[in-house]
Amino acid sequence: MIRSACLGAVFVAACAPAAAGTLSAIVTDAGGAPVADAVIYAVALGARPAVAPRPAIMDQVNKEYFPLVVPVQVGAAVTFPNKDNIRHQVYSFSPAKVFEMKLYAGTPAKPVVFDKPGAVVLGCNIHDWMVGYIYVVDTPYFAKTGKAGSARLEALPPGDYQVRVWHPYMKAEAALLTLNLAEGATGDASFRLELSAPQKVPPAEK
Ligand SMILES: [Cu+2]
Repeated sequence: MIRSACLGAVFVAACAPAAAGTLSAIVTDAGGAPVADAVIYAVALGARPAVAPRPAIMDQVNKEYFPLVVPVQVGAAVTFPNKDNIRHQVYSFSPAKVFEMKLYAGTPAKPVVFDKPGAVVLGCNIHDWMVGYIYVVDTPYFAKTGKAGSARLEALPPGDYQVRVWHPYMKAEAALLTLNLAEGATGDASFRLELSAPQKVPPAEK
């Protein structure tokens, strides 16, 4: 049940009558160790408030994508600044976004808009080991775990959510959980993931 008094409000922040809730999530691996770079996202099962996607940045630093994972909402524009003094060439063959940027230095004027949900694996034609991930979710409510394996989703209107997790190295889809978030409440979610080793290991000499 959605109990929000202001369904259809354009921005959640403007939705004053229903106090926003919070979701605290923890992700661990099969051995119980905290997992960083996991994307936690909550999809509203009832009416979805329209929240404009925020732009994001995926850097290229020291011939690596940084950070490893950038989660964005569907429709978000992502800029790919090159902080190195050599040129990079960003591409993806992932079904969620197939694109290729010309070899470039500095910050490209035009961002890339990610218009479909799913995992987008980034490569660089010049540096084979460079791998980064844009994870596109069809909800404004998402966060990424830090070193402690925890993430916090803020400003959730009360209601029912399906909470999911994604990680670039996970072996299988993790169980999702359904959460009912009361007005102003803090929900908890914990996920345990089976992870495989990173697919590409940067060479010692770059
Ligand atoms: Cu490169």
